[in-house]
Amino acid sequence: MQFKTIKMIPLAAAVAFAFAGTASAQEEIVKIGHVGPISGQIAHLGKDNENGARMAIDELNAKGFVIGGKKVKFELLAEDDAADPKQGTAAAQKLVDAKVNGVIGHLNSGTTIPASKIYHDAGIPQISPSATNPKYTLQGFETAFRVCANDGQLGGTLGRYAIQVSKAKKIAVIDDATAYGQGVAAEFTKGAKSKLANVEIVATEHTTDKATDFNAILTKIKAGKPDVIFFGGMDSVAGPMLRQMKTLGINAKFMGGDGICTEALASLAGDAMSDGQVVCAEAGGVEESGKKALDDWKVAFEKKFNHPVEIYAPYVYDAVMTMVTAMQKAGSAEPAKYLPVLAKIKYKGVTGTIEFDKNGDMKDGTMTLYTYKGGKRSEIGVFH
Ligand code: ABU
Repeated sequence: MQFKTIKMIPLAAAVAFAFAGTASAQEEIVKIGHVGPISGQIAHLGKDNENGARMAIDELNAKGFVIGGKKVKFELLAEDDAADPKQGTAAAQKLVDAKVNGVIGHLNSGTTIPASKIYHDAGIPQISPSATNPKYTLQGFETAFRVCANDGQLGGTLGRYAIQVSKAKKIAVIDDATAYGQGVAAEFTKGAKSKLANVEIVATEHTTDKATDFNAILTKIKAGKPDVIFFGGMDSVAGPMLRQMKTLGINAKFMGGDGICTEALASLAGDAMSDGQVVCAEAGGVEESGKKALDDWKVAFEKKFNHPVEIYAPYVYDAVMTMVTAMQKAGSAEPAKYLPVLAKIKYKGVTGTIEFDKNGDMKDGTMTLYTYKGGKRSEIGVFH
């Protein structure tokens, strides 16, 4: 039997190899993880996010991208967490085991927050494009970033709008018992009370993110004759809720955060939504000078995927671009090397300029308020 001589790989090179993989002598593989709900009630939103990541990766690979003098090929490792916290942590562990260089996700606050500890413990940078619960970036994890506003900004702005613009005096609040739904509903109430201390909260009700029957809670709410019903939750629940409001003859204004502020809400609500009845907020948005670039991007997205943007695809795209730009500036896709560069980055994306504060939140995050007219989202304005 003949033995071949095996050349030993130095430890540092072996570690770099484990993180980057190698496609050929000239081309390194850089793995970007993405996690969102690709199954379940909000699979349409998870797919929207995943396609945002795919758009970025396809573009980068088509153009060619160089990090530290080497051509790289990006690989998207897309996982489904079904918006479930347990599946979220399982997906996170899978990506850590696959030695991803960075993660974009998750979509929901309820999955993003528990998963963030797993990425943090593994030293892997994570950018959520859409998780808005403030707790995510308040855990002291230097690996956690988001490219959208948070529930304090969203809920607070909507609460103040309800009082100052909609002139609400009586409000009912419903949440879906998720980290996001509870958080944004509490911030809405705080925002409303900050403008009208004696605003009457006629009902505070709770449902779930999978509920379909709201007859009991809406009947209770109807008795309180609210001017505004605020719902902290997602479009898949808000749509049927609006239908049941119409059946019960409730004509109140319906408000919610980014979870309901999707293109799909109009079809989920059927003909139950009157023009101007719904007011919601996307946790980002660009002012006039940035609108053309974002609109062009949305057209290109729709052409590529044969489906319009639901809400957060452009933020996912920007999150990927921000992360790989940090890698390029650091001259390395190794998490420990590019993380400090990511924390200080200033990246001009299609959703605006991305710069993080000391917690990993957006500096000067914006929000866009929308209503629906003729079954289409219609912008009210961009707020800081
Ligand atoms: N921000 C709305 C949807 C995602 C979440 O925060 O749960």
